[in-house]
Amino acid sequence: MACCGRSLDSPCTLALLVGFQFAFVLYFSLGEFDYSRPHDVYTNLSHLGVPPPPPRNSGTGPPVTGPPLRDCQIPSPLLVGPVSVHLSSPLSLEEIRQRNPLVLPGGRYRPPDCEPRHHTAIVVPYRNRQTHLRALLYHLHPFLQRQQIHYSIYIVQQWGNGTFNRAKLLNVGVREALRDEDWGCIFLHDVDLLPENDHNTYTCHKQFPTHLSVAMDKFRYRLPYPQYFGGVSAVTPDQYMKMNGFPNHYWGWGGEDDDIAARVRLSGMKIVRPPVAIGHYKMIKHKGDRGNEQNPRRFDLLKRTRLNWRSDGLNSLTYDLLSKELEPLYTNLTVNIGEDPRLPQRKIPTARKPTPPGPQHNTSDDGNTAKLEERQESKRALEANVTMAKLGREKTDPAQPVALNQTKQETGVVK
Ligand code: BGN
Repeated sequence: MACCGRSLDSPCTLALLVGFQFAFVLYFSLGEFDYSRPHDVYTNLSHLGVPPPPPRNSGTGPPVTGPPLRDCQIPSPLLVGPVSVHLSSPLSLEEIRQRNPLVLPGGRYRPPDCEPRHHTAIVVPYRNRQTHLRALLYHLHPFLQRQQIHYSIYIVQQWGNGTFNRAKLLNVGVREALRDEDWGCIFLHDVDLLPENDHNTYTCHKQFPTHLSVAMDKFRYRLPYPQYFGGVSAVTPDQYMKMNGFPNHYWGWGGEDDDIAARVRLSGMKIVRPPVAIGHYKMIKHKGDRGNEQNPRRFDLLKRTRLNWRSDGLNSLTYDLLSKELEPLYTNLTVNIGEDPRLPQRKIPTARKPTPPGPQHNTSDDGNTAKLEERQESKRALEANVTMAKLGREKTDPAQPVALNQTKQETGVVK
C-alpha cells in the first residue's frame, strides 16, 4: 500500500475501490448474503398478486371459467434474502391474521395470480408453546407467501401430559395432511425455529429427503454433527413411504431425528441440504419442557434402528384424532397418541373434546435457564456426535465405509 497517497482520487485509491467493488460483486454472485442488513419479514407482501377479474357471464348457460393462470416464476421475484427475526413478544393471533389477509382458514394459501409449482404441507409437532407458535406463524406466513407456493400449516398437538413424542406426532401430521390433499412435499418443522433467508425454499428434492436447518444460531451456524437431521427437514410422500415413515417409540427428548436420518440411509436414500449460506435459522430460547425430558432409552433404540425400521413406523402407527379445527392461521389437530408403555397408564379421554393450543405453561424466557439449556444442548450435541460416530461405525456396511463423511459431502447440494 506504500504507493497509495492520502488523496481520494489518486489512481491507487481508485484501483483499490474498483478492487473492493469487484470482491463485493464476486462475494454475492457466489451466493453469499448480508445477514447484517436483513429485510423486514413482511417486505413485498403488498406485491402479492391480485387474481385476474372473473370473466363476464351472460347469465344463461354454465358458468364461464377464466383462462388458465400462468405458472409461477422460479425463483419467485418477490424473494428478498435475509429477513429479520423477532423472537420475543409476538403479535396476537388476530393481529397476525390481519397482516396476512390472503391466508385462508386452516392456514392455507395459494398464490392468487399464478399457478404454483409446489404444494407443501408444513407439519409442526406441538404442546404448550403458545408464544413460540405465534412467533412461528407471524414469521412463516409472509415468508412462504413470498415464495409463491401453495401451502398449509398443520399444528399436531399431543393431548394430555404424557411424555412428548415428536416423531409419532410427525407421523400423525403426515397421514392427516395427506388425507386433505395430495401434497407433493411435507415439511417436518420444529415450532421454535425461524428461517432467516427466504431463498431457503420450502420445497422438496425429487429424489432425496432434505435437511433445511443446516445453520442454526445455537450451533453457531453450522451442523452440530454430519448426520444431524433435526429442526426442519422435508420429504415427499414417496420418500416418506420408502423409509416407512418415522419411529413411534421415542418418548421424550432426543434420538428420533437420528433414527430418521438412519432410515433415510437404510432405505437406500441420502440426505441433501441447501448451502450453509442459505439454511440459516434462529431458535427461540426456552426452558426444557416438562414431559419432554431426555429419553434415556435413545441410545439403545438407535442401535436397533437397522432391525426395527421396517416394522415400526408408518405401517404400525395407531392414534386417536380427537379434533381437527380450521383455525384462521393453521389447521389444529389434537391427537391422543397413547403413552410411553414403560410408564403407569393414565386415564384415556373418552369424549372427543378439542383442546385449543392453550395458554402457555410457564415457558416464558428466563435468561439464565435459557443459557444453561443452551450449554446443555451443545454438550448433548457433542456427546451425540461421538455416539453417532460410534453407532455409524457399527452400522456401516463395508461397501460404505465413510457414512459419516458422506453426509458432510452432501452439504451444499442445492435442490
Ligand atoms: C443430539 C440428539 C438429537 C438432537 C441433537 C441436537 C441424541 C442421540 C444420541 C446418540 N441425539 O444429541 O436428537 O436433535 O443432539 O440437539 O441424543
